[in-house]
Amino acid sequence: MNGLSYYKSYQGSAIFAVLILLGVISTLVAVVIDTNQESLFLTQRYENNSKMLLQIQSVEDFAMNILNQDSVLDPGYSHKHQTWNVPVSNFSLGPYILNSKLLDRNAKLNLNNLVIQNQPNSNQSLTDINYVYLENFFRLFEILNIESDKVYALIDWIDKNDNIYSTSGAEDQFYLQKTPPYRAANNLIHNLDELRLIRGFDAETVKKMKPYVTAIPYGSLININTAEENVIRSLHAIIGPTFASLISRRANEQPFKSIDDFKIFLLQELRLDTITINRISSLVTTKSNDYLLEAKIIYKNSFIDFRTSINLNKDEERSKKYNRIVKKIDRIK
Ligand SMILES: [Ca+2]
Repeated sequence: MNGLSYYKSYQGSAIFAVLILLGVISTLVAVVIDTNQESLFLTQRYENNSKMLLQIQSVEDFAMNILNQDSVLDPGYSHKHQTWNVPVSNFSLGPYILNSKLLDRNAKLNLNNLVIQNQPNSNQSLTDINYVYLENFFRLFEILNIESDKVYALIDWIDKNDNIYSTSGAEDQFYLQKTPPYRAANNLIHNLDELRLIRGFDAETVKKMKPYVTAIPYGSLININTAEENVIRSLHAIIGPTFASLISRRANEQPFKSIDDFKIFLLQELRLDTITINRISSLVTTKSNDYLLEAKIIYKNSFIDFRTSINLNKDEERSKKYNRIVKKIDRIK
């Protein structure tokens, strides 16, 4: 897992996001000032800007605290019945009203797992296909009724080379002919909104996929306790709707505490053979590390909508947040 390089590659875009953030906060404060029809001095405006930024940061810290507490209460596994999964709705914080929810990104198939990432910045990195994951995507696309060939354009978008993987793939040559022209990323996907730039991923396809896919660092595993049935089905051809529903029901009623716990279930309840059990188990985990915070802060008759990626790092005590994106800032209509 090369999480660190992934976060490093975020630095540029993170600074950019902060600049946008400061820009929109100024706009928000301007809107607020305008609404109140008060004339405030510049110094007061700056004061308000930093207050709003503090609010955003405190919402992020609040979310991280919840995740860390859950992890202390249930060490080794995470599931849908923990505190992180309780959305905050219309919670008053002084003059602000908060709405927020956390999404488990390990519940979904990771687009970035399609191309193997070895050592960061090495020539061998992002050149080879992860065939196990390719099969997972083929299965998911079949379930969702999406043409399976579209996966190749995803691979070309991520892989470092400029060679088209198949006739349905696409590299610079294809994208440079578009208006306006652009290039293939040839890098990990940072945001699901990027999908719309990729050949074949029209609005309808992206809408179908979004509930089941995510874009997090390479090497992530699927949390069997939180995964949707369609994601569970994508893990192996032997898992049809019935098996997926049995696994999902058990995870809901009595979350798997460890992979061994899950293996015992596959053996005793689903009667699978050892090779199949090991194959499925190699793709899953019982503990999530990657979450997405989606929050909305309302202040008087204006609001700010943002989302922040949160990673609970296994190696360090401190968890990390990265790639904060302000989605919308507006008046309430
Ligand atoms: Ca490429």
